[in-house]
Amino acid sequence: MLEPALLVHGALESGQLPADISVLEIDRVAQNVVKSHLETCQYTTEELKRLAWSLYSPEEVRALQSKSCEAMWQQCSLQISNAIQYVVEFAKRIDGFMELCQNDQIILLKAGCLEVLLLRMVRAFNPLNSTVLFEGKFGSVQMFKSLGCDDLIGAIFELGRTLCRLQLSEEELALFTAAVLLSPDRPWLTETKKVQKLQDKIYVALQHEIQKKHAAEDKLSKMVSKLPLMKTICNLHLDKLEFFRLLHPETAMNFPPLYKEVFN
Ligand code: CLR
Repeated sequence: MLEPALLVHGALESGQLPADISVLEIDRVAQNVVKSHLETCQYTTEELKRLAWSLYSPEEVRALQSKSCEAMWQQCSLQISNAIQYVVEFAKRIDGFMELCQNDQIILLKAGCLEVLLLRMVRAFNPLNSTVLFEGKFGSVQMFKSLGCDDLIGAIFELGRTLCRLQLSEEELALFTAAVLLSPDRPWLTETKKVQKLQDKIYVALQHEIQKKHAAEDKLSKMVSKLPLMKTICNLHLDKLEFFRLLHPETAMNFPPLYKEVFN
């Protein structure tokens, strides 16, 4: 899996940086990634705190539940598509990303943007009542009943809960999402080494950031341990989408272009 090389090799166990990376460079990487994240995270923390109080009423939930499967899929794909635009903007602002060949940029975004979205969800997830932000208000799993994807939705909410338990700071989330995006093990990459180098630096910066408050190995490995569940969710989403396309080809044809492009 996406095991960071630096963790595996124990290069950082002593809190030292690898010989070829300077503290200055790591700070620069961290600053760039955190800034890019804050500029593209769609909602500020303050906004989300305020919104956490606006819950869907039981009537509104019933209205969503009685929608047709097609209408609800359309609504969800639109929200996801909007959120993906911000992830694309995030990627573009990460130093080094635009210097990759266009082919690799597209591969990394296609393979990673749902994972980044799922990680970003932690900001828009309220673990106190297991609700998530959807079209401006918070609601629970029941809200998505009409999609007919209880297993997928269940897994997404489960991930939300476990990610919240990690209590990630914005800096940690920024660096972790950047590291996930710059995964060198995505199939069909041409400049694997270049991507690996970028990811290594980001993981060092993440390690460095975590160390300010925690035992870094411990928290970083907990974060990395959530990646398999994310992969499972991504595959489940693709399965559901494929099945939906078979049942409702006309609706699927009218999904937002960006959603289709990323998941086709
Ligand atoms: C994730 C964090 C982003 C903002 C955002 C936008 C759309 C949200 C998403 C977050 C979380 C997951 C979400 C999604 C819309 C639909 C989806 C609530 C908050 C749910 C789980 C339904 C998935 C349906 C499948 C058919 C894919 O910054």
